[in-house]
Amino acid sequence: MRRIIFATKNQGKIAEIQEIMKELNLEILSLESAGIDADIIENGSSFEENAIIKVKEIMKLTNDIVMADDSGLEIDYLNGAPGVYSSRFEGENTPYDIKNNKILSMLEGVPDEKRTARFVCVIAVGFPNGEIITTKGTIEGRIGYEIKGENGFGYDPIFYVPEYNMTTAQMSPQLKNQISHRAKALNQMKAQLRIRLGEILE
Ligand code: ITT
Repeated sequence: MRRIIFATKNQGKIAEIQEIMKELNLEILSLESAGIDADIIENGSSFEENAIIKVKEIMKLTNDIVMADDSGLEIDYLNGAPGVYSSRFEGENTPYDIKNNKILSMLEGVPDEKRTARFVCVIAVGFPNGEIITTKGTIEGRIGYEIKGENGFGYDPIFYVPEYNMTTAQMSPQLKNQISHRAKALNQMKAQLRIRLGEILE
């Protein structure tokens, strides 16, 4: 089976990506399970730049195909923050109930129509020949008024999706993995991989 090294330390992302990619005949390995230890400095100014930085750093350490995800939450009322700083917002190791409550307090008194936000995900894949391709997905929603739901990770408990009348943390993993920013970016990437790797994947 063809291997892909997935350049992330985020367990929430790995679980979602393995689920979304499962019908392809690919073994998706986390950095840990591939025995790779790397401290990547994500100093790009866009999701695309950071996804490519992650892929390039890991490509230096392996000849396998490398995949990375750079993602985040853009809140319109905060001019797109936390954006590329989503995981560093209020400190990288700060628990998400504190980060989420901080965002709720920054939006206190802000009416519904100004609470618009989106999750953005860029997936980058680097091939052993040096070529790197990216795909992007978004999901539109609103910042809720309280923390709701136990599923997912990160900012899911405050990301309310009006069409489903629930936060992405209240969704089943199956539903989130059908409609999320990550699902959209990965589905486009699956199509690209099918073109490039063809029958190996079926
Ligand atoms: P890696 O760089 O190791 O992949 P990371 O968590 O630092 O892990 P990012 O720099 O891409 O990854 O930051 C993404 C952050 O955006 C993530 O930590 C969450 O806070 C938020 N985020 C992204 N996708 C999300 C989702 O589906 N649900 C909730 N929060 C999400």
